[in-house]
Amino acid sequence: MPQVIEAEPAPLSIDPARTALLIIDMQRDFLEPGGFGESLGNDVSRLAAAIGPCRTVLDAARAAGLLVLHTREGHRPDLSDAPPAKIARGDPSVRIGAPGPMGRILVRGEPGHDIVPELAPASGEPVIDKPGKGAFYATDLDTMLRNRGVETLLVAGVTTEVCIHTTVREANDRGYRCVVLADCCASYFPEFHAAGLAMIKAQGGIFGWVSTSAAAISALG
Ligand code: C5J
Repeated sequence: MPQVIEAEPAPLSIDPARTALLIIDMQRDFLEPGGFGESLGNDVSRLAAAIGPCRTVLDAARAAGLLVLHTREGHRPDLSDAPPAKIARGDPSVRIGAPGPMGRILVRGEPGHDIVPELAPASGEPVIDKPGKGAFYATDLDTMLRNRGVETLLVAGVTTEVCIHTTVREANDRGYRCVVLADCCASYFPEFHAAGLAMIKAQGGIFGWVSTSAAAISALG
């Protein structure tokens, strides 16, 4: 049965049977010291605030029977899917593929590539490994969503202006309605988080809607 989710720029009617929760890159590499995020000079503690709200929405989505999908940014151990231009950025001693306290940085199979324990995928929840910032690039996410008849995405994760933005733009161009849950997202730069959300909902919702964990839980309940 359709439900209304409070959102900006306007409330949105969602059909839970055609809605999925997409949790983007809540990985140790971005949220914990010693990973990719810190290697780029960021204060990773800034992302921790999103874990609790993500968990509450994850619990509600599971209880409501929503499709839940998780993504992880990372590369093959031989780095054959990592563009040289991506690897070359930053300090050479802590670049993608370099050893760190959580294993090789941003490499699949390493401890740092794991999703944080609070948001660990449950059995049966698809985990999409993506080499880029957008979750649609070089993945089968679009196929999975279309096969399940998904039309609306509740979007959570990190970081707001990078992988959330890229993914929401990709999704919007593919015809999905994206509702970004503001408190379930975070950035190393609070001003980018605020601006990123403002851009999504401006101009009548130019490429999506912005809502909150509480509003999503209320709509799913
Ligand atoms: C970044 C991401 N920030 N998941 N990745 O490099 O946003």
